[in-house]
Amino acid sequence: MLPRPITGRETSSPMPRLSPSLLPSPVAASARKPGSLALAALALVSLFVFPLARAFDRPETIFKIFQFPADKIPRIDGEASDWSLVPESYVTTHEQLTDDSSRKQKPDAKNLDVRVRVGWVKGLNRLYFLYEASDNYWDFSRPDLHNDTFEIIVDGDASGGPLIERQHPHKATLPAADTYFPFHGVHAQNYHIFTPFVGKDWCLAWGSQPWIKELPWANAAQNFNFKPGESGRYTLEFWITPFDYAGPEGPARAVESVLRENQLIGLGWAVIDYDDVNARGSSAFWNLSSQHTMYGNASELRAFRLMPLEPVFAPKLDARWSFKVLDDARRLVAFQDESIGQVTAWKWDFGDGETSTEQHPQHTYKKSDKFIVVLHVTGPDGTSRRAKIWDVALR
Ligand SMILES: [Ca+2]
Ligand SMILES: [Ca+2]
Ligand SMILES: [Ca+2]
Repeated sequence: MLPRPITGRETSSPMPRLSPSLLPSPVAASARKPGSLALAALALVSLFVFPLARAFDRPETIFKIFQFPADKIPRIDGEASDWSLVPESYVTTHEQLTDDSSRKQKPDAKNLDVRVRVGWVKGLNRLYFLYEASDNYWDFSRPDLHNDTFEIIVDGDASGGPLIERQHPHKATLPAADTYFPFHGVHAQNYHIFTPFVGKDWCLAWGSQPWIKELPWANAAQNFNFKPGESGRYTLEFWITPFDYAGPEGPARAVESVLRENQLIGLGWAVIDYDDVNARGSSAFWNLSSQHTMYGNASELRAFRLMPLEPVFAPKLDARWSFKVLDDARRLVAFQDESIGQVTAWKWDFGDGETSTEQHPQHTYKKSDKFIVVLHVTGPDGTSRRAKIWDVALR
């Protein structure tokens, strides 16, 4: 989606409610002097440089999502030892949450102590979570929403904007069902996860697509040994699949959010602490966002980055590549180097006797066949080879 000119943005209704002090400075300057062409041009440039900056709550802080190596993906069993490789810099605690209920309590580990880690695996459109909490009163005997809850909201393509029927832009005009079924949870998703879940589903996937909380789109396991009303430690391990489109008709037309390394996504959560089974409501709403309504508006989520592998897990040098047939009739193929590590020299063997030393060559094959293509890369850490057998096949 192309950024719109800045002059139209100051009054448009779906704008994230960021204070001017949080805007990148050239944008704020332009908003003060809308007549200045030079500043407006500068602001447009800044929109291309920071195209996502306005779609998040306090975007100056970017949280990190840990990349698990493919041979260290967590097992969803409620046992946390497979997360010990995640560095402390990826942990978010209750100290970063604000109680935005009417009580406005200060974080207190005796009342609620929370640690959250988020992970991903390159090539899988899944977000993994480890949720560890200690609570002075675990409230989970009732069959309804009155249950200690970890509420998460995910906007996998950082599109921002409202996601629940209550915030539908046309709710004054549309029949109620039309603000719910094609809209609620469709482009960004909200999960009320019950901590613990006993005698009920692990979560409410809040919207018209309850299928997203089941395999193969989600999985969860927990571990605890307290009874309702007791204090204790709780561990929850789960993964979800973010969707750009998750409609009420089921998964056949759904579009998963494709997760890419270094991409920013919108993510937020709140811990809804119920500390009295007989109380009417909760005792606190511990929010990672400064906006209470983040549960229904993806523009109020926090920015999270899908991190590359930590250096200790990254191979020093590994030849990798992909290809695309640009023109079937001319047998023209584009090759893309995707090697990991520092590379100073490339050598491609196209499998038809021809070679190239370009990084990203194109090659025209003279006859129909299936080829063995090999990339050799060289760098300060040595050499690496990657062959693909018969993947390159031409008519
Ligand atoms: Ca585990
Ligand atoms: Ca509590
Ligand atoms: Ca509680």
